[in-house]
Amino acid sequence: ERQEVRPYNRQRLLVVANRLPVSAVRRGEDSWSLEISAGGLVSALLGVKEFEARWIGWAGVNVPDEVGQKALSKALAEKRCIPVFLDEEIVHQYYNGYCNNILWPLFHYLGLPQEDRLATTRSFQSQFAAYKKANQMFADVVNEHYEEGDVVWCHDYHLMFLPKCLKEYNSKMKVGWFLHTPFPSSEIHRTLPSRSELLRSVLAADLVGFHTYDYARHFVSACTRILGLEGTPEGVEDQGRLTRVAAFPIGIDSDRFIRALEVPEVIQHMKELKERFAGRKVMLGVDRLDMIKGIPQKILAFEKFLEENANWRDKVVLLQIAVPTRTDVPEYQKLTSQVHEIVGRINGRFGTLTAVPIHHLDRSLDFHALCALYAVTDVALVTSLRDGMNLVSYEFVACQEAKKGVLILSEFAGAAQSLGAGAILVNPWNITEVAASIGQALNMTAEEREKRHRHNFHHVKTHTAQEWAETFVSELNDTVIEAQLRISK
Ligand code: ADQ
Repeated sequence: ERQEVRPYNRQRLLVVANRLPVSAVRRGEDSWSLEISAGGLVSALLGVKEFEARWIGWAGVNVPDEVGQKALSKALAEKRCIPVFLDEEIVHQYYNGYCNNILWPLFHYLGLPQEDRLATTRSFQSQFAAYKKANQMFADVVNEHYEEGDVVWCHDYHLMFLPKCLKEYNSKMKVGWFLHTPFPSSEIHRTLPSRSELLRSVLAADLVGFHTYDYARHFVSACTRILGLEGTPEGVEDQGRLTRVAAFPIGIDSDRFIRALEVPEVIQHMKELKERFAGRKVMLGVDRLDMIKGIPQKILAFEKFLEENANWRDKVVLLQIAVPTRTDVPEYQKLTSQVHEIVGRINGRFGTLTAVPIHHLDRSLDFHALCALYAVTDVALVTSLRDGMNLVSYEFVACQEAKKGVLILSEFAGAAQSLGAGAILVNPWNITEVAASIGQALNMTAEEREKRHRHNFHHVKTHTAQEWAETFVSELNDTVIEAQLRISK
């Protein structure tokens, strides 16, 4: 009966992620203003036409009072968003603590924080308890809004405990979980005190997805080595129940970038940039200011290049755009000052009265400014120490049809598997190698640039975010149907 009142009778997709795709600002006791943040996930899911998507997540603000909560829920409902309210203490312990201080660095091979290795397990345990509690709060909201037949898609390392909580509510719920970061080697995952509990709860999902086959393989071997379960070509089996594990490499909405290059504002912006940097080659880095992005390593490699190639010193400029994130975490503050110090030193060393070799901006750019910058760039530098996929490399390629610039790409980004044939792949830890690749990129013939660009552009154009989301969701549906068939046989 319920299905009949739904528009077009589409199946509902409940997308559960830590953050809702909106930012909320309180205007009064019961009034809120909302702004949709156009991230990759949002545009990916806008493109999933067969499903009617709802979002469930934290709105990123603390709303302690009921009046405020009610008003926010109402405003969000118009955007098909459902809030999970987390108080400040939970956010501190779950989000800043367990998610960003433990899981994020560990999954990127940066290890566990030192103080947790020494006997101060209390903070680790209380953070893990808060993590589980927060995941349970997400599950409560999902369960409250769930209708039979809905597909539930959980996202990322914040919600590894969610599949288990959901299946405890309703074993028939179709639950998928996708990880946006790398899943590390089982030898790394083994060091996590809560290693088994997390694996078991992820395995409660019907389908588990990663960006690359390597991450999927790491996950399966963690399950076999740590839990003693059997890994099969399809996934992981536990007492006859199969959890499907597979790779679903994400993409971008490439047409959105390609179309933007025809917008007058973007064209004007490109013209200004070209005038500003006339006679110099433009190199570009766009990253969240995070240790996984290898920003200091990138800048040091650029310094080495300038050191060894005096003839290039006034002919090349590096624009590094770094959006600050997680600014209340001390390690991120340390990274910011470290980057500032290196940039200052290099500009002091190689700058002249009229020009500096590095322009470093601590902020995000709006979409149009970003597209213009991608389009005028000669060489993009993506030197992540580890990165689940890295969409900046895809966005750059999408904007390079005219220029056919070169992408220097870390072999430790998931994107190396898809854009490796067109990019110059580097080990970001090897400053000498990265410096040499800058020379190679700047001196590359037009013919070779064209050949490399063709390969990457074709990939970016044909592997879109929409396709990614559609594939995951239909695979989740199929997995559940197959499992039911297997049981009924
Ligand atoms: P991120 O670590 O955030 O994502 P990435 O995939 O590169 O990394 O996406 C960043 C997004 O933010 C891009 O769309 C980019 O345009 C935008 N951005 C970054 N810096 C910006 C700036 N200064 N100004 C404006 N916009 C900026 C996580 C994982 C990745 C994975 C994605 C998607 O860490 O490995 O590819 O999720 O799964």
